[in-house]
Amino acid sequence: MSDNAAKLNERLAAFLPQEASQADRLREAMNYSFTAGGKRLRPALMAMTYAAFGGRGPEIGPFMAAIEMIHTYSLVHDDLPCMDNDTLRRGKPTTWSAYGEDFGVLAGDALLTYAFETAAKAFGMTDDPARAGKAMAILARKAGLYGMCGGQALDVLLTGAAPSADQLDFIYRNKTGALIEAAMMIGALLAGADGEALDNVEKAAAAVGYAFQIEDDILDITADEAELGKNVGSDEKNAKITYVTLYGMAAAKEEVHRLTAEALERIGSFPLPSPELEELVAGLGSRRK
Ligand code: GRG
Repeated sequence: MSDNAAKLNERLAAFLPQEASQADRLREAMNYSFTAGGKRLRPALMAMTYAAFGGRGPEIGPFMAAIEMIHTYSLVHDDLPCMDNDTLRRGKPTTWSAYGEDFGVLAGDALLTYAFETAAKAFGMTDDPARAGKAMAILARKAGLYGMCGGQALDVLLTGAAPSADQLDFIYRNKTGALIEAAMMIGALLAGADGEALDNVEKAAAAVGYAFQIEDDILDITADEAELGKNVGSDEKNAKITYVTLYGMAAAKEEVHRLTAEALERIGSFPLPSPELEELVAGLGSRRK
């Protein structure tokens, strides 16, 4: 792990629940999935976008942890027997395999709730609480019915069927894209962006999210399970039609390339130069995990 990744992990871990209670098995299951390892893409995108808009304060910290908690809950629930029924995640047994299906459900629920408890800490760290309120609203919307859960719902409804191009588009934009949009928008918003600048951030993030999901589909077919740290062939096992099965591998790779270029062009118009952010986004299309 690089120094930067280790520092990011340390910063996020400081927000995990510490207080013991009679429900400690739940706290253990939450922390197990959160600390199992993960690329921390969403908090990294958030922090880098915050910096690219001139943000320097501490209030970004609780939001970085909150978005990773929400992302982690989505993976914990996505792996459940009633969803993808997967047993390997972030290089370890999935939460439900390690703690039982009941605690898989509970750990996801509690991570989602704790995310908002964590984000609320930002109100005490800023002299502009209205911005923290707007950030909280974006986080909630993009994680829920009109975001990640909505995308997952259509994905589940269409399992085994062939989605139209429009339906696949909806699934990708919401299931994966919405939380990445939230990450970058919250970073920009907490640093003071609004109006057209915030719209540009949302579009940049939408392109990143779409490319990221297509790459995820490619890796599900081409990657090695040990390298990826999660089950491969999951889409085929669950009879899921993906961008790759719908349009073919060559078209999928070409689209990742096109979307990455679009995202980089938009990032190029952020107020401050952000080589770190550009490097992160440019590398997503060639990642191996
Ligand atoms: C409420 C039962 C219930 C389920 C909800 C909302 C939801 C489950 C699932 C969300 C959909 C989902 C898991 C989308 C996949 C997005 C994606 C590509 C995840 C992989 O993200 P990475 O590669 O993972 O960033 P790491 O482990 O590196 O953080």
